[in-house]
Amino acid sequence: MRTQVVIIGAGPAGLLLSHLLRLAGVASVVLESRSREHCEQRIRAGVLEQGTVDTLTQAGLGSRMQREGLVHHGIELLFERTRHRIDLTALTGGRAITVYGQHEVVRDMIAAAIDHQQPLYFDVSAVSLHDLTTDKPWVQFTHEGIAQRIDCEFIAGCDGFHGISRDSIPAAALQTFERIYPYAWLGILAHAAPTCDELVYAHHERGFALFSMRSPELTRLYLQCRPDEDLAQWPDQRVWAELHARFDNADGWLPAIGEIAQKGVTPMRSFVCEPMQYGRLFLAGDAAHIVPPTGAKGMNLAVADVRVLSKALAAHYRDGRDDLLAAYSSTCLARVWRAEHFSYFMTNMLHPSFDDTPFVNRLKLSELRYVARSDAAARMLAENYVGLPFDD
Ligand code: RFL
Ligand code: PHB
Repeated sequence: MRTQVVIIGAGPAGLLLSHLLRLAGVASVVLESRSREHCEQRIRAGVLEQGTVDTLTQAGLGSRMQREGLVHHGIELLFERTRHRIDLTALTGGRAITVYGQHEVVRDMIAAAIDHQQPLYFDVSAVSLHDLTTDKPWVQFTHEGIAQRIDCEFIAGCDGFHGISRDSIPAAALQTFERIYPYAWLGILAHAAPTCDELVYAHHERGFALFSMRSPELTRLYLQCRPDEDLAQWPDQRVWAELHARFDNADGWLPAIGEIAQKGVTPMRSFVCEPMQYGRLFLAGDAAHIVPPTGAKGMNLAVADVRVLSKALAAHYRDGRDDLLAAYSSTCLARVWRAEHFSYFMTNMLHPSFDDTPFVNRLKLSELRYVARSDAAARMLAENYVGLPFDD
């Protein structure tokens, strides 16, 4: 087999890259280790920045998102039993976010790839990358029991944090930066109509809680928990009691209780690898960087990376220019580090830490009061939350 770009991983980064390359007339093959059903049902992020929505729409991938996505113009911060609204749209000159599940974005992109007859292999195994520092790299994999080889010109490593792409780079060629937080999120998806039109981020002395949603019938909720939390200790009743204790507020608003469809623990990590390139291998999305979910940036960064990569590859094939490919890593890292800082800021401010001194927890409350009262502080939060404009 032969193609121009082999893409490892069919998450948001890999799938979107394959579509953007098709639109630029560049051939690609996507290799995914899991099944189509697994990729379409994996519940993860839910907040799309304006720029992500625009990118998907311009690529012709946005019609169901336009119909079913929920456009939000603000978020709420709940602390000291009071809700404070941050008016995202007023503070950012008209920008908004769209709540539409990552698995829905993935479903739409897989359906479109099949419609356009883009080569996309699920359930592959034993993927390995070769000759990365030559201009003829190749990829080995096994599909339906048969070992195969694809010769190509570039490889995009879009296989997430635990994929093989980053590990295919010699350790001496990479610098990594990491922070592990002393807490995690217990997330649930509940069959209950959302009782608030916007997301509610709650700081409570018992711990952080987040109210979000997936549709007019599905509420998504998270609770700060221990990183090694045992889900067996969290029967549904305990989850609801804890959520209601943390969302307790003066006007009596609470999420509605419903049957819990999914329960899971998400670790909290910040991670960046530099550079995001090794020879003809380009890393994108979670393969290169991780943010804690508090800033809702994970999937949006994956989209931003592959926007840059698709334009750079298009310039290579269309105009014979390699300056954009050479700048890929530094272009992406500028946005990545901004998102890293914002996610770290939101995470620290909103999570009381049981390891911190009472002094540090007082500082967090002071910061929340400042963001709720000061136009300048709220604007800083809003501008980062809706996503900074793309440089192009
Ligand atoms: P993905 O989505 O992880 O996709 C990578 C794909 O690569 C496949 N893969 C391989 N394929 C071939 N060969 C191999 N050797 C492979 N190894 C792995 C995987 O099966 C997968 O299909 O990365 P991508 O595309 O970069 O997208 C990034 C986003 O998925 C991610 O940033 C966010 O979902 C992060 N995240 C969350 N972000 C939020 O903003 N809010 C959340 O609530 C939230 N929840 C989450 C999350 C990430 C999670 N992970 C990765 C542990 C919950 C979880 C559980
Ligand atoms: C979600 O709906 O899953 C979600 C929303 C906002 C976040 C993180 C996750 O900051």
